[in-house]
Amino acid sequence: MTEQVSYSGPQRIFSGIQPTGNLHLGNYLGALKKFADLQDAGWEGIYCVVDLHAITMPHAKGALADQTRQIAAAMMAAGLDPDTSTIFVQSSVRAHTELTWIFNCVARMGWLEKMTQFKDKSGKDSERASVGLFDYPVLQAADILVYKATHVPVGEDQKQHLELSRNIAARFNQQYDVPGFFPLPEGLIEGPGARIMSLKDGTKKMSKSDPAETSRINLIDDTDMIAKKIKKAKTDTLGDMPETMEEMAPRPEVANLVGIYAALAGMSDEQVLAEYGGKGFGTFKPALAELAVEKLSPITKKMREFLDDPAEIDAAMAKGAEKANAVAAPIIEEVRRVVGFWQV
Ligand code: AQP
Repeated sequence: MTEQVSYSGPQRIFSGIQPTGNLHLGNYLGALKKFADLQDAGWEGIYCVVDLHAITMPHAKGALADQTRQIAAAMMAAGLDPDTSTIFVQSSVRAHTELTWIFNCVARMGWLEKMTQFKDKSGKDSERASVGLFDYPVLQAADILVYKATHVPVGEDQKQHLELSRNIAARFNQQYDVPGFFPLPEGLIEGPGARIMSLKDGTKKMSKSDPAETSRINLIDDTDMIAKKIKKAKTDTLGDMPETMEEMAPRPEVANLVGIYAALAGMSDEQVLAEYGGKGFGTFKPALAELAVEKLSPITKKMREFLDDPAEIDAAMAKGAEKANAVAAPIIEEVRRVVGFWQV
C-alpha cells in the first residue's frame, strides 16, 4: 500500500528478540550488533525482549523469566546502554496487546495466510498451531507502531513481517481517515550478517529452535565448543576455498562461512576471498574459529557478569518499561480517540 501523506514525526528505532532459547551468532550479527551500532550512531532506539511472542509456541513456563533475563543480559553485553536506549520486557507494557487487538480488526486474513514463518513453524499440522502463532506478525506490527517507530533493524527472515506492518499502518491511516498518523516502518536489513545460515545446511537459516546443536554457535558457547563447531561445519567436495564470488555462488555452506568471517571482521566477502581464496579449509576454519572467539568471548563474559546479578537486570528492565510506557501511553490514547472508543 502507498500513502499520499507521509509521516512527519521523529525517527525512532524499534526491534525485539524472543526469549526462546540460547541466542546464536545469527541473532548477534543480524540483530544485537546492529542495535549497538545504531545506538552508537545516535539513533533513538527502543529494544524489547518479546516474551508475548515466545508463548506462541510450546514453552516451559518455569523457563520464561530466566530466558527473558538472558536476552536482556545479551542486549546489554552487546553494547546497548539502558540509559541511552530503552530496553524492556514486552509483557510489562500493556499497550502492545491493546494495539494488537485493534490491528487484528485492521489486518486481513488473506494477508496473514501468506506469512511463510507461520507455515514453517506450524509445519504440516497447522490446524493444531496456536491462534497466537498465526497472529504473531500483528503483534509485531503493534510492537513497532505503538511507539510510532520509523525504522526496524532485523535479519532478512523478518522482511515479510515488516511488509505486513507497513500494510497494517497504511490500512489504519486510510480506514480511519488519518493520513500520516502511523509511519510506514522501514527495515534496516542490509549489511553483513543479515542472514546467517545453519552450519549443517547452507540453505537453512541458523535458528534457536534447530534441534541440531552443531547447527549454530551460541553466544554462551565456550572457546573449545566454538572451535569444535566450526571445525565440524559442513563444507562440500568442490575443493579448496573459492577465489571469486562466481566460484563461491554454487557453494552455500562455504559462502555462509565466508559471510560469517566478513561480518565478524568488518570486511566484505571479496576481501575475505582475497585473503583466503585457494587456501584449504584447514587454514580457513581455524582462522574463523579464532576470530569468532575473539569477537564473541568479551560479550559472553559480560553476559555472564550481568547474569550473576539478576537484580541489576530486573532494575534496568523496570526502568526501561517506565520509559517505554511514557512513549506508548500517549500514542495508545490517540489511537483510542481515532478509533472512536467511548471516553470518560
Ligand atoms: N540466522 C539469522 N541470521 C541473521 N539474523 C537472524 N535473526 C534470527 N536468526 C537469524 C534475527 O534475530 C532477531 C531475533 O530473532 P528472534 O529470536 O526474535 O526470532 P527468530 O527470527 O525466530 O530467531 P530464531 O533463532 O530463528 O528463533 P526460533 O528458532 O525460536 O524461531 C531478529 O531480528 C531476526 O531477524
